[in-house]
Amino acid sequence: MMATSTGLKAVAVITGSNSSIRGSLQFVQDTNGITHVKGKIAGLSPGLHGFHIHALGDTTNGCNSTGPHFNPLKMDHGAPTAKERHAGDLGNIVAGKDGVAEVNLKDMQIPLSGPHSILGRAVVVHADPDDLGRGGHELSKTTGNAGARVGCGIIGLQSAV
Ligand SMILES: *[C@@H]1O[C@H](CO)[C@@H](O)[C@H](O)[C@H]1NC(C)=O
Ligand SMILES: [Cu+2]
Ligand SMILES: [Zn+2]
Repeated sequence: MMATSTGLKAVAVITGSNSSIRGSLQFVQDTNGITHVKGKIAGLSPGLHGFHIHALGDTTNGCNSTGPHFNPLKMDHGAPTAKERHAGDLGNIVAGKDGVAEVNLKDMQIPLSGPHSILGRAVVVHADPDDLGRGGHELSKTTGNAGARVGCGIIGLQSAV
């Protein structure tokens, strides 16, 4: 089925504790309820970085005050493709040798409207890879053991074109 845009768009401007971490991500929800996330984040170390929606849009203490992973269904942490996952679990993004991660993903559990909307929450990039709940670490089932929060941005409404 051809999905058209609902006209709902949002943007998150990513900043980090380290000032070289910068980026912007756009969120567009289609009429099937799927949100497309696209953009670039620069200034990362090469390799995998955990990438999530966290519950709060609060950056008074940097990315540390954005709360836990967005989890309205009270699930354990997991891979974006798993049945058992937080709504906010978007897996990993991959930075190249130049430190730039190109983000281009689609997800069913991060709508821009309704009771489980991600508007006003935060998108967070971590220092380390997300083990997708399978690492066997004590943090695997809550955070994917993805380490420090190196960048984040609040997801805010953007004007529809
Ligand atoms: C956030 O928490 C980490 C420890 O996980 C700490 O090293 C860092 O300084 C904190 N950042 C802020 C802005 O408080
Ligand atoms: Cu996270
Ligand atoms: Zn999670």
